[in-house]
Amino acid sequence: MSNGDTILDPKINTKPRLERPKLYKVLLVNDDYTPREFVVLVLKAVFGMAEETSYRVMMTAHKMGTCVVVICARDIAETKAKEATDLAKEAGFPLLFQTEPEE
Ligand code: TYC
Repeated sequence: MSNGDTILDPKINTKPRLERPKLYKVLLVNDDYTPREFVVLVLKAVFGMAEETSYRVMMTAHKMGTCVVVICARDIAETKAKEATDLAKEAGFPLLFQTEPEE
């Protein structure tokens, strides 16, 4: 401190703050072939959504083209999007979930 040495500037001495990792959106994409009930089923099974929320999200994508399902860390978003898209593929439907960084 005051032993003759240079007094350290507390601003310089503080640890640099780490940037918060970017969040990712999982988007539900509309198509003309996947049955509405199947979309609702996938939203419930993969994203743990309640029936009413699933129906509302499905109808939003149906009318608007896409709908945000969830916003979370990149690895979780990518895993969930793949799981949901694969489930539809196995059932023979082209249902697609995409991920994109928030803003
Ligand atoms: N548009 C589909 C239909 O009319 C239903 C649907 C809704 C499909 C949302 C995909 O993300 C979707 N059968």
